[in-house]
Amino acid sequence: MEHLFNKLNEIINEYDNFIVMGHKDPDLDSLGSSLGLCEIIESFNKKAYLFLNDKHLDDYNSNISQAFQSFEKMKKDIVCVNQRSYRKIKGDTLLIVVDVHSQDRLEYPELVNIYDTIVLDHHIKNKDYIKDTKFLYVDSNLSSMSELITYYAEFVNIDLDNVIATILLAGIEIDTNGFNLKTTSSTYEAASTLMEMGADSILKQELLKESKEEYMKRATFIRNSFMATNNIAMCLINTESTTKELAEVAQELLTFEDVKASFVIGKLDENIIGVSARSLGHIDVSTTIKQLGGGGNSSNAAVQIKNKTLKEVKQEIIDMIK
Ligand SMILES: [Mn+2]
Repeated sequence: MEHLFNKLNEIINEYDNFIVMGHKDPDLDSLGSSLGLCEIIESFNKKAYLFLNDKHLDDYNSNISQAFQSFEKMKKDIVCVNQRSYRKIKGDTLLIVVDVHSQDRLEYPELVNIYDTIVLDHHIKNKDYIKDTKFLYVDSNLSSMSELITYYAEFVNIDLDNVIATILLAGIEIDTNGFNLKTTSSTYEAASTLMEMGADSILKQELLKESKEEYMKRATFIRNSFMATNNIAMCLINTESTTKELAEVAQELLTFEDVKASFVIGKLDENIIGVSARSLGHIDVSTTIKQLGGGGNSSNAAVQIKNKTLKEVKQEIIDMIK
């Protein structure tokens, strides 16, 4: 990590202004790591701007608007810019993309064409990663961006704001599904650091709440799941879903008796099928996913497939795992 952080320090010293941008429909990991990075950059006496689309806060999901309101209350001087106001930024400006690496998944993709760009992400690298970057770091073994940004704050020796530390901790918890997925001793160390920085466990619980509707929706998918073999669960989702929803269902299926691995297949849009696969560890789900053109590791893999139906993808997977 030291090498990465030295490189980041070097890059930060080259510019005056920074726009930090996460992915569309930001989650707590994307927001927390963006805010944390802004605070780190400000400690270099540079100007950091958080990019958030100009929607009314209520249009973001409730965890994000709540996190944001708590943050506003702290009156930290991190300035937000949107698709109009970024133009007012004068001087050498670097765009830092966090928690995402495909241009079309950005809050505002156009900025990549305007500014020098660096990318920091922990998702499985796909083919449409942003090509024209000054620096690209994608480590899919990392639990979350929040974990990385926590280490970076430690590295530059700054004590993050309480609310930002809380959002980062919630970000780690979301991305690891409660310290399960991709959790290492370092993940716990990051959590411990955030607690020391003043992360508030009551606020964190508030931020992590989900609506009853979301819970019921997931429960319906789980009800419709079935065992494809004696230890592999499968679920087909007919309604348009996000990769995050597929991953959540896949992860939750692992909590049931007899389930050692899971494949969740859903429509991401009109002609893209997404598959999210999870395993407790003994079954390697990545071999199947790689044959479909995707990537990942033995316990966590995903793929997006164009121009096939749910049923076709389901059959291909069943043929492979049997
Ligand atoms: Mn993330």
